[in-house]
Amino acid sequence: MTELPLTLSPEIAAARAEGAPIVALESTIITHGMPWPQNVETARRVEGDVRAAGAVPATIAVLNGTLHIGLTDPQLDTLARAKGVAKLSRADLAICLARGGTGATTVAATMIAARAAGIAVFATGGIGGVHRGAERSFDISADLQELAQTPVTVVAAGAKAILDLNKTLEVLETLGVPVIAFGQDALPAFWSRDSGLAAPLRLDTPAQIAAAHRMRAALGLPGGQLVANPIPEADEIPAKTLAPLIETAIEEADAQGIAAKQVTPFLLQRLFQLTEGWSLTANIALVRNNARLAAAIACELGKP
Ligand code: PSU
Ligand code: MN
Repeated sequence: MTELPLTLSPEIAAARAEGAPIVALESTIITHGMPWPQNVETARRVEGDVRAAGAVPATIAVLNGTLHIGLTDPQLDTLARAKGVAKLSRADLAICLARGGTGATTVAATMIAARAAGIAVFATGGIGGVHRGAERSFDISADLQELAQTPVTVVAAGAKAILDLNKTLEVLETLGVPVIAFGQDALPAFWSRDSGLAAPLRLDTPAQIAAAHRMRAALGLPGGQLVANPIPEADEIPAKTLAPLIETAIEEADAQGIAAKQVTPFLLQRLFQLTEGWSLTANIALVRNNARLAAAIACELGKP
């Protein structure tokens, strides 16, 4: 049988040997979600936030045919500067590894890798979901299916506001994925705290989220949970400010025929320009906030 080419960084190998809490971090946000040099600066800060909260960060990527759990600083820097890196989702991961390729992992692929490495908690910015106009384009992120089948607790600031959040919630409900707002009733909308939609579930402490994670395992349920953590108040962009800019960006994407994997990176990049950088500042703040919560959950899961 083919063995999975998986490498733990020295820090993650030590953490695993000690049974220390670990938080998985994705790499598509670095290569496709943020421009250089803010991408690598953010990746380093997020790792620092996880450490400060008492857990060990494991940034995940495929480098030359090996699935890396935890990147060294030079590896992180190289990935962040590289152009044209592949964006790997569930469909792409095995082929990239088999070919000896290099690629960044999305939420779906990072969940697969985290599970393979025995990591239960993962922090990102926002998951992919059902795009607006999906009734025509059929564009629904593989992240949703992954949440239904891979037992990892994913901390995100909700789904990105560029999506159809109502349809995203409906699909998650159909797939049996718990969508848990942290500390509030409303579903957060990535750059804004309130999407105007109620979240299906609410929990108020990391300990409760860890207990729910354990209980799903006790039930033998295959999937994970989505924790929707609102962006800190001081950093949020009011939904009203963003709404017309999101419309503009989506119209441009349609007019230019942007499709498939390019849609999300295109929209994030256009919003960065249309908000004159504000969307990126907010994105950085929300990822760091998610990293802190994920670390607290991982610490709770580590308790006997
Ligand atoms: N969170 C961010 N920025 C990002 C992403 C998440 O703050 O760029 C990435 C994740 O890797 C997620 C992907 O899986 O966006 C969604 O892509 P798609 O819509 O093509 O599934
Ligand atoms: Mn898509």
